[in-house]
Amino acid sequence: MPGIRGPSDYSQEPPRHPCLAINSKEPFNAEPPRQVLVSSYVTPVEFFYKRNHGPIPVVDDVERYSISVTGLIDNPKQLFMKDIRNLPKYNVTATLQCAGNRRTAMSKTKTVKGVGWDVCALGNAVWGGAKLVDVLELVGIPKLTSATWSGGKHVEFISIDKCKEENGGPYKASIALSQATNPAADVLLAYEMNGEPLNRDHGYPLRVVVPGVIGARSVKWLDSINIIAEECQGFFMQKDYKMFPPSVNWDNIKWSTRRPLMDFPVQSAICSLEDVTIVKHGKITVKGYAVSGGGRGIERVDVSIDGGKTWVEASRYQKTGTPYNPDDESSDRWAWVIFEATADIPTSTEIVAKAVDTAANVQPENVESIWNLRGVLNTSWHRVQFRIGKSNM
Ligand SMILES: Nc1nc2c(c(=O)[nH]1)N[C@H]1C(S)=C(S)[C@@H](COP(=O)(O)O)O[C@H]1N2
Ligand SMILES: [Mo]
Repeated sequence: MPGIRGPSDYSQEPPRHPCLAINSKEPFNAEPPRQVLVSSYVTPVEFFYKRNHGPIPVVDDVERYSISVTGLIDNPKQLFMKDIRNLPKYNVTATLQCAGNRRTAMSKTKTVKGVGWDVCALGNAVWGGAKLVDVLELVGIPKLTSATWSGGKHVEFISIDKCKEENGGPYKASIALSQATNPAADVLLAYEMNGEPLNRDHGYPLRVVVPGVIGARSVKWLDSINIIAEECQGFFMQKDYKMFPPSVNWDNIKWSTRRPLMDFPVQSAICSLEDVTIVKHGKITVKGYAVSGGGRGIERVDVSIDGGKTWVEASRYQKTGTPYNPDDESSDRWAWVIFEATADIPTSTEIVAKAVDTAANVQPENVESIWNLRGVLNTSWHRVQFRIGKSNM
């Protein structure tokens, strides 16, 4: 594609913040420290987790950069940045979470395959760009209304990067056309993150953002959009990012028996404490994030300082100083909430958090029951160990 190149080596990687914990260098996969993650509601770009499957593409000339929209449509089109910018601009605050978030803890039960992540493979950003519904209207696909039905079709997003899982081909994924044409689903072609042009790591010059869905479907460095009859047959849709029961292993796995993961389930984690923190006697503040997929809000976050025997309810907020109410029009429905609880410490043990979403889904108690060989969707109760001691927490 003119204007943008997907290099085949790692000699042109962008600069990154030194505080990120690097889980894999090439491709670059890194997450911020826990404390940093919950120190703001909107995650600064430099602290936003980076999840890549190949070298970061290089943009030579953004004026020449374009995407093609093709497939099962009457009038395929090539769209330049100015065409995308001419469409109404939306700012959507949405949490992007990798399905592999908290994989490291799942691998303690039994080995899993994949990049090891602690609890910070997610971030909350204000994504600015055009709505996919408006882009699709340019090629004659109507917005979803009660009178339209987009059939079983899918919208495939193809990138420019080169991934070894695709044998050197580009990263790709798809979502249902019914979601893509639904204005309320807020699917974006984003050119801004937190009010600034996207940076290279996060998809410059243009990426897809599918709110409420696992990060893998939010394709970066968009090259083309393809309207197709069946869901995308790429590796990351068919041979990855699927969840299997605990009984499935690498000898008996049948990939085609499971659907690609889409909406993420209710999740929360404590970020004010590391795995073993020495705390002083007295009060302790437990702070973290809670988020659910599919546009579901967070109904409640429970915190326990005795390993789950007794619980207190945490306060929740999105905007500092204002209690969060999922029914409130001003709440960001695609975004996480930050929770906080203060408690007395009785004895030396374990602090636990679990969230409940507005559909009354609750995080599972144990990781064993949701263990899967790819280590995806570890949403088990988040537990941190602590010891009472003299040093500061
Ligand atoms: N082109 C492309 N898009 C991609 C990926 C990728 O490797 N290449 N990784 C996906 C995955 S698995 C996740 S979790 C998110 C991560 O987005 P981020 O790096 O902006 O945090 O991007 C998704 N989009
Ligand atoms: Mo991911």
